[in-house]
Amino acid sequence: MRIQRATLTVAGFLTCACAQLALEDPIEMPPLMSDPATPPSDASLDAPSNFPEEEDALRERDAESAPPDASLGGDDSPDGSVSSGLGSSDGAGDVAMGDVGPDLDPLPPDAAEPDLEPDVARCEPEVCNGLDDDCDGQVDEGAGCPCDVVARDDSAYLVCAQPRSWAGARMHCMQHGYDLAVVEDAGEDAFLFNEINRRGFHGSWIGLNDLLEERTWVWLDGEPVGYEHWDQGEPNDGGDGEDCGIIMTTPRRASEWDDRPCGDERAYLCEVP
Ligand SMILES: [Ca+2]
Ligand SMILES: [Ca+2]
Ligand SMILES: [Ca+2]
Ligand SMILES: [Ca+2]
Repeated sequence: MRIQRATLTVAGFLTCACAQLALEDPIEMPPLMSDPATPPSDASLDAPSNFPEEEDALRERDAESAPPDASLGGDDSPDGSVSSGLGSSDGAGDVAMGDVGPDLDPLPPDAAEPDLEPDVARCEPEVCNGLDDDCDGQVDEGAGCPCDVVARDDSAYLVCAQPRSWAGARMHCMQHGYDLAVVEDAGEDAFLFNEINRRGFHGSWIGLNDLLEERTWVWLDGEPVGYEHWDQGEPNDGGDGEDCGIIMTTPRRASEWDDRPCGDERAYLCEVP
């Protein structure tokens, strides 16, 4: 009996040793299995679908026991154990991918189609509104505008002979999709002077004014004045006050700017804002 018992003890010891060796091999494997170069193992792919309830339970337990920051802190990643890896990271990854995928896919095909039809429908007969309604590259040509329509580069202008106050002129411009002209450089300045001079206009309103703050000249409602072409001694706020700007056609002062009383009725220049 002692021999048999000893034999059993040795055999049992060997069995346990072999079992430990057998257990140690798969435990050391996960670092190799997590290598992206190796094909995914069956266990990592099948485990979530074969044990969805366990996975849900683990996910709930993780959510209840630890705050989100702790699970992201890396307690699971260093030991690389199979159970913790499947329960936390894979489960969370599936949920995140499932939320993002379906929302992104349908957008491009749906967004591309509706834009095409309105582009074609936008071309309509030309009316006086500061827009190229008929899509031929010219703004308000033959549109029946109350003033002459002239174009320069990408801008369109109304050259208006009917005398109005500065405010009345501005309102008339805006009723047709324009505003009083903003003169940004010497080229535009010379172009506009020529348009009023060759028509025999006297000095004509542009969008220049210091109505809000005396001596602070701006374009329209506030754009600061960059390019300037004031006549010598101007702006002088002469007489009872002069807060609105004109391009002059007076000989020896032609093409230069002057400030004049805003209530004067003058010809004017509108521009598409
Ligand atoms: Ca138009
Ligand atoms: Ca047009
Ligand atoms: Ca301009
Ligand atoms: Ca003046």
